[in-house]
Amino acid sequence: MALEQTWRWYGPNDPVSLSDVRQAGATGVVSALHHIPNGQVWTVEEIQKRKEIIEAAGLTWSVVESIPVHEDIKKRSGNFETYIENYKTSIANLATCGIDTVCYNFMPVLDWTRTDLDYPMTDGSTALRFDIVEFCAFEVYLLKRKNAPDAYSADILEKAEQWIQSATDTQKSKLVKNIIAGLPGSEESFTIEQFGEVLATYNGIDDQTLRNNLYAFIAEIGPVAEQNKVSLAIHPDDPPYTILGLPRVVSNEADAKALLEAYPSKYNGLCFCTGSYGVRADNDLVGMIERMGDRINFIHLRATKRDEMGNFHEADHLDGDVDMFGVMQALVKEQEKRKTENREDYRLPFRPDHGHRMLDDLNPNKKTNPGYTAIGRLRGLAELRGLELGIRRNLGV
Ligand code: DNO
Repeated sequence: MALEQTWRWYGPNDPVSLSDVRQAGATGVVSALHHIPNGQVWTVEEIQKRKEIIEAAGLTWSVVESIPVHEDIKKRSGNFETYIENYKTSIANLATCGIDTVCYNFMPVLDWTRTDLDYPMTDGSTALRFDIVEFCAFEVYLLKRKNAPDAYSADILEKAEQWIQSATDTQKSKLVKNIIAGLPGSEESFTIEQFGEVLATYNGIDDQTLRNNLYAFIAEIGPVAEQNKVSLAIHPDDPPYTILGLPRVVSNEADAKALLEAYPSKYNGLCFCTGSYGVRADNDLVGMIERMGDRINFIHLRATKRDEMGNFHEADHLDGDVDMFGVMQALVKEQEKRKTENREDYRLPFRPDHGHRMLDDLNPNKKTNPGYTAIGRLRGLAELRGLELGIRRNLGV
């Protein structure tokens, strides 16, 4: 049996249909109830409605990505107690409907962050990119965050100044929009004024505080996940280092290990995102799977290509800095191990994460979600499926 092949679907408004998903060869769907406001309960009725749509297309709802974690929970302020209770109820309601895996993240304010959503690749397709100079220009000159310059080297600050001097208004507003208007799956979007205010609400919350708040959250939802046999999967920070002066607590192996130890249950697990962890050269991805594989509950497979300055773009799935062969081989071995241990949770859902905008998806009149085009992901899934098959034949499993 292969790893479960899944596909993120944003619901009935997603320009990629469930019939497209089937044709891509995925069997599982990764979806969320984006219409329910952050912090509110997902009722059995609403969950069931989405589930029926997915099943009518001949697919299963494999993973929830994500139940968003309200900012109050991250800060343990305001109505955090109510939001945690609601989170628990949503987990229990999902279990009632037979859905057993929930992905979430604990990144303050912004979910994932990129500066360029159409970075040209040499083959004519476009990719998502994080450019450190442009990000610095945004923070220092457009957002005007007070301590922002302290976070950069003199060289980057100088290049950022040059960028801002030569950029047109359109380029500047595009940069702002790319960063704060909300990439697909983010539950929040901001104007630049609101953004500055929201960032300020994290003043005084350092890494240790956010870490404690995460562990306190897990200590509360963990038992509910266990009772209901729902596997939690925390997504790492993207990018996996501090940005905007915000605390960051899920960026490397030590962070992941500490979280797993804070609540030692297989239901408290990881979303192993090779694209996010892979941006750091000090994250040994294959070793991480070998050491923490028994706690991986969901997988995102993509490869990034980084440079010395800290820039990265999303490369083809089998290209870039991620050793996808090694990663896939370690995952296949983990799955085989689970089978010999008679673990029920051996299906190990993975999805091709992001993909280039290519072929017909480059048509400017076609609506596509950045990173979540049909064709780029179709290519990614096909390559990953072939890689897995080759590895299995080679290992004889
Ligand atoms: C980006 C996604 C993230 C992810 C969340 C999980 O493409 O991987 O938005 O869904 O961080 O909570």
